[in-house]
Amino acid sequence: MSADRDFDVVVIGAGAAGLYALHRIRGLGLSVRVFEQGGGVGGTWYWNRYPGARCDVESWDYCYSFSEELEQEWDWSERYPTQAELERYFNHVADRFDLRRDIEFDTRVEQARFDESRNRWIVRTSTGATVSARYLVSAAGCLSEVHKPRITGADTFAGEQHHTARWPAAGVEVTNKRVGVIGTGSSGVQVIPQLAKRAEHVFVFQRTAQYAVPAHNRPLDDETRNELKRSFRQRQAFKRTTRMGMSNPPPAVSSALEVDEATRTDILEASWRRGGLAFPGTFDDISTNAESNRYVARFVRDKIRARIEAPEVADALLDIDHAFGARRPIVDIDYFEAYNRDHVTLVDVGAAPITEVTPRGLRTTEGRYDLDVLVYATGFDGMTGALLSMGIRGVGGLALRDKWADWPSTYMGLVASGFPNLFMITGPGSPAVFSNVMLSIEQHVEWIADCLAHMVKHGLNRIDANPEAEAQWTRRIHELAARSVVGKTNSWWTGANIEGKPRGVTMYLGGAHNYRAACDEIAADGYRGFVLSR
Ligand code: N01
Repeated sequence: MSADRDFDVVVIGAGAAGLYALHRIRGLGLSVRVFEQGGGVGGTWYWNRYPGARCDVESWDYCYSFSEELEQEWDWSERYPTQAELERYFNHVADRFDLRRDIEFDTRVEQARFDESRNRWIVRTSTGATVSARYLVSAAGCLSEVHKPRITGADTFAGEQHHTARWPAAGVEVTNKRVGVIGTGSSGVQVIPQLAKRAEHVFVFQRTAQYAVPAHNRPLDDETRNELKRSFRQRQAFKRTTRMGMSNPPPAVSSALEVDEATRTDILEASWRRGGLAFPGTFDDISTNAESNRYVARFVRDKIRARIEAPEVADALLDIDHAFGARRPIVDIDYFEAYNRDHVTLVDVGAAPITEVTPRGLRTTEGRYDLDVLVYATGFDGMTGALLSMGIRGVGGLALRDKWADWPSTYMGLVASGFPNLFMITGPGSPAVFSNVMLSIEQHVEWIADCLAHMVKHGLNRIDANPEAEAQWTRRIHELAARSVVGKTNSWWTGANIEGKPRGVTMYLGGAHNYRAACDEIAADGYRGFVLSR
């Protein structure tokens, strides 16, 4: 296959990771081309336009930190930024750093093959173009490949049906309509109260009950914004020393068991009042100590129960079969209160599963629900879905899909042996979305850019992982997961939502700060565990 154009680097995706990769790598004087399947920048925040979509990491943490000028000139309006505000932010970044001229929109990477004779990737896109690049950088995202379960009769539905992650930009009219929502993960929990504001009736099809922590969203006033800008450097430095890469204060005491009941309750109450993703870090040992976890889980259940008027609805919403934090924590705004409205009905499809979609609505083993609009809030093929949706082939024509058939082995979540010159931003084996993903993206992009600079400086053309180093790192991922409650139940965190996918937590759970230190040490040690050659 001959290439129409040659670049030093091809980047896949123009979300948060792709934009920064383009900026940083272009800064090395290398030629870069970005292919983006969407019509605009922002990735997750381009696609997830459903009502209520907003980030559950605070705006002052969910932003780039590489440019102090950018931080100083941008004003966040709320504690948690909405999809619209984030989309504006990423567009501002694209304009401010003049990124658009190197991005091809509405263009999907369909195939990428490593040409061993030239140490170059040959990349074919959905427009029919073929380009070559010395390096291929995947910024395709951890949660971008949509998961829509196959339900019998799905195509026969006569009303409108939409996945939350493919919500039409023009919106969906639900006023006076009967709406069904399948799924009560982070997306379902955000969209349900919003749909309930206008719909005639909302039926929520819940298969697994889940914990949620209140967001306590609020507008940001000038004083708060000024203080955030003043403390920029100090906060950035602090974030890099923490497990999750966020500027939440460290826990007051490390174990829930180290204090008496009254003190523990006071600490939990204060943390609950603060809300958000800091809550799962109220004590250091919530994810590793079963007894600590039980205290916290009981506290959360009691708090949720107090928000729901009908005891039988509370029972169904709180019929939770896993430890607190075993699934990705959910942050909610007015979610449980939605069930206090007469026109919102919880349907327990764990007890009575969905059997089919019909032209008129949805059937379960126990009932029939007539619907005008059906919403799939059914999530994503996380961590590996996007990478595997492209036909990536490495040395000897090996397909990434085959290499990863049993487990997505990587070295440091950055590279996979047998796929030279392919870098992954927040790939499996890195902290990825088990951390403030914006900071993790920056850390990966900076590490990759430094590595590329090293390659250029030393006249090197090829970098691969040593298979033994990769195997050791994979064992480390498994060891850390074995010690944690994280993933001790089925969810996208363990790949359990996708048929045939290997089961287990693929993210590095040892803390973003430790991971950063390990990556830095490896580079300082002459790229230990990598094989670099001409
Ligand atoms: O997806 P999910 P999501 N029949 O996989 C249900 C990030 N995010 O889009 O639990 C019936 O969590 C499924 O049921 P079950 C965040 O990292 C962040 O909500 O498998 N139900 C579950 O209830 C998050 O974790 C933000 O039994 C079916 C739901 O669909 C991740 O994205 C906002 C079903 C899927 O939940 C994914 O969240 C949104 C079936 N056949 C997302 N198939 C914020 O920043 C699936 N389900 C706030």
